[in-house]
Amino acid sequence: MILRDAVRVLVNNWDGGYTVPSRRLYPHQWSWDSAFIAIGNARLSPRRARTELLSLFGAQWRDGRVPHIVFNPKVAEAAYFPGPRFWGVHAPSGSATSGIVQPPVHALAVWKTYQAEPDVAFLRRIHPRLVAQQEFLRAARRSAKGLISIVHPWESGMDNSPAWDEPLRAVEPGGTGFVRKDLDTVSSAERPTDRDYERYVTLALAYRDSGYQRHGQFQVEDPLFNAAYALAEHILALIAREIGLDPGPHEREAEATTEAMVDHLFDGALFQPRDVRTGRLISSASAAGLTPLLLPELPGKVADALIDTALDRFALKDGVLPSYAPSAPGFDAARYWRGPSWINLDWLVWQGLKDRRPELAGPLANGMLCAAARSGLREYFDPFTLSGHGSRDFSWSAALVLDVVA
Ligand code: 9WN
Repeated sequence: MILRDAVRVLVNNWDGGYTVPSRRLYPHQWSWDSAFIAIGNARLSPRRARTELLSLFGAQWRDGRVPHIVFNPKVAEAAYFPGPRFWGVHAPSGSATSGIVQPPVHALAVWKTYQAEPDVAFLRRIHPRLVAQQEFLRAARRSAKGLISIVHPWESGMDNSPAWDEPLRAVEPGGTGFVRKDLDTVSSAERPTDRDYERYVTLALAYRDSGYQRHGQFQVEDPLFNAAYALAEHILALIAREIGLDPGPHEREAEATTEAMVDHLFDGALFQPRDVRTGRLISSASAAGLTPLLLPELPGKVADALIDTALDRFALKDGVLPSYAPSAPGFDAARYWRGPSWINLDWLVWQGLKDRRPELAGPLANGMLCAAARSGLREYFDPFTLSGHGSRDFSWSAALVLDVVA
C-alpha cells in the first residue's frame, strides 16, 4: 500500500523533466528535493532520475551555483511566494531561477543513480557540473577555517530551525508588504511565522540587490551543508575513478573539510552551526548536527559520541528522529523544522548508520515506514504520534520510502 502510494505520488508530481515537491505548495523544481527524488526514482526508473538531475543542472549559473528553485514558466507568478519576479534572475539556459542555493546532496544522488544503472556517459556529462557546483561554494562561500557558509536560512533547507533564531535576531526586518502563499495550503501553526518571513524577505532582497554576491546580515557554517559538501567531494573521487580522472584532489578536500568540521563545529556531543559574524558556535539541538555521520572520514570516536547523542537526546531507538531535540528550548512538535520528523533527515542519518551501526539503522528505517503507513506521504510528522503535517503527497517522502524498502 505505501509502495503503491509512493509510486503514485512520484508519477503525479512528475512535470515532464523533473518532479515538483508538491503540486500546490511547491509547484516548481527545488534543488535538494530533486536530489532526494532522483534517489527514489533510481529504484523505479533510473532514466527518470538522470533526467531529473540533468534538468536541474541545466539551470546552473555561469559561476557554478545551482539555484534553489528553477521556476516553471507555465505556472502563474502568484502561485508561489517569492516567485520569479521577486528573484529577478535567469540562468544562462533562460530559465528563471532563485539566486540562493541548498545543501549539495546532488553528488550522492548521482552516485545512487549510477549504482542503480551504471551509465558512464551520464557520469561524464554531469561530473563537470558537480565540480563547478563545489567550485562555486569554495570561491564564494569558504571561510579561512575551510568551511562553507550559507547566507540565508532557506539555504540550509531547514528554514525555521530554532538554530537560526539567534542569528536571525540580528536581522532588522524590513521586508514587508508581501503576500504569503503557503498559508493558503497549510495551517499557520505548522509553518514559519510572519516575523520569520519578514526576515527571510529582508535577507533575500539584500542579497539580490548585491547581485547575489555579498554576504549580508546572516552568515552561518551549517553542519548539514558542510557534511553534504564534504560527502560530495568523497563521491567526486569515486566518480573520478570511474571515468579515468584523478581522485586525489577530491579525496584530500573531503578529508580536509571533515577535519575542519571536527575542529570547528563539534562541541563534543553534536555538530553545531557557527555564526561567522560573531565567530561563535550557536548552541542548539538540531538533527542537522547528526548528519556528519554520513562522512566516511569521520573519526570513530566522534561518530560514537554522535550516536550517543542521537540515542539520548533524539530517541533514536524509538523510530523517527525529531528535527530538533524535544528537551531543548524552541522545540515544537508540529511547526515545520522546529521539531517534526522529516523523511529526508531520517534518511540521511540512516545512510550514516547503515554500515556503522546496522542494529540502529533498522529501527530508523522502520520508523520512516511506520510514519508513512500511519499518515501517508506527508511533508513532516509529529515525532511522537506520527500524525502528518504540512503538504500531502510530498515527493521526497515518497522517493526516500521507496529507497528504504528497495
Ligand atoms: C523555501 C521544497 C522546499 C524544501 C525546503 C523546505 C521548503 C521553501 C518554502 O520547501 O522551503 O525554499 O517555501 O518553505 O524548507 O527544505 O526544499 O520542498
